Amino acid sequence: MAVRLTGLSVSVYTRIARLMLAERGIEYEFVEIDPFAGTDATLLDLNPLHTVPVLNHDGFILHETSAILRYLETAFDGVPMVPNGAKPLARMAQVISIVDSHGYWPMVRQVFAQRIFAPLHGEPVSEEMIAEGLRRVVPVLQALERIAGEGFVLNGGSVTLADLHLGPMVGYFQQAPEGQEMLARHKALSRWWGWFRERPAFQAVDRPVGPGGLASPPKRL
Ligand SMILES: N[C@@H](CCC(=O)N[C@@H](CS)C(=O)NCC(=O)O)C(=O)O
Repeated sequence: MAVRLTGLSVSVYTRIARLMLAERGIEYEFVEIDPFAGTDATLLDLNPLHTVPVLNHDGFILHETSAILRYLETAFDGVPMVPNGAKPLARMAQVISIVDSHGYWPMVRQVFAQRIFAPLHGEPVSEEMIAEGLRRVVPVLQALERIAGEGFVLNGGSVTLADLHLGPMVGYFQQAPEGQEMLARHKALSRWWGWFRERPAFQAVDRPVGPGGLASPPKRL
């Protein structure tokens, strides 16, 4: 049973998939491809949308991170990460949808990429983009705070796919001082983050970006 993941080390979606592989203790081959460096024929063949990550399990090829997580959760033994019950299940799906539709761009592509990534490349930092990202992230954190406070998921007790989908994004966002400060104002979410960041699987994939971390980060993530 051979597992291969094609991805980009610093890509937050790749990190989500690697986190799931680590949680399940699955051995896999990692193939590094930078989708931002121009059209890559190998990646295009695996995924017409030309995004990472892409899973290949014995010839079963799967892209879209939420689908990869659902597949690994079911196909491999381990602690159940899809909760029972209509309400927890709906909350898990809701968190994943919020993150994908509303969280990724402002948290990662605007705040983190500009405040942390751009200076590493000697590129000018767009304060406008950071300010816009911080504005757009306000309702995202409000929604997640309600969900964490309610406690069906993001409860700092039982891990679900919602934790895995959100964790690496918060990990990047809170590296920016503005992100850390905003997160601290959300008490339930901060409690959840304090718990999540200590998970051994997260520690294993959360390699820092920059000096002492990934040596030559690509231009985007
Ligand atoms: N819907 C995709 C999104 C993945 C995604 O946006 N990946 C980024 C890297 S973090 C990417 O490959 N971007 C390349 C591009 O947009 O051209 C998923 O869930 O896997």
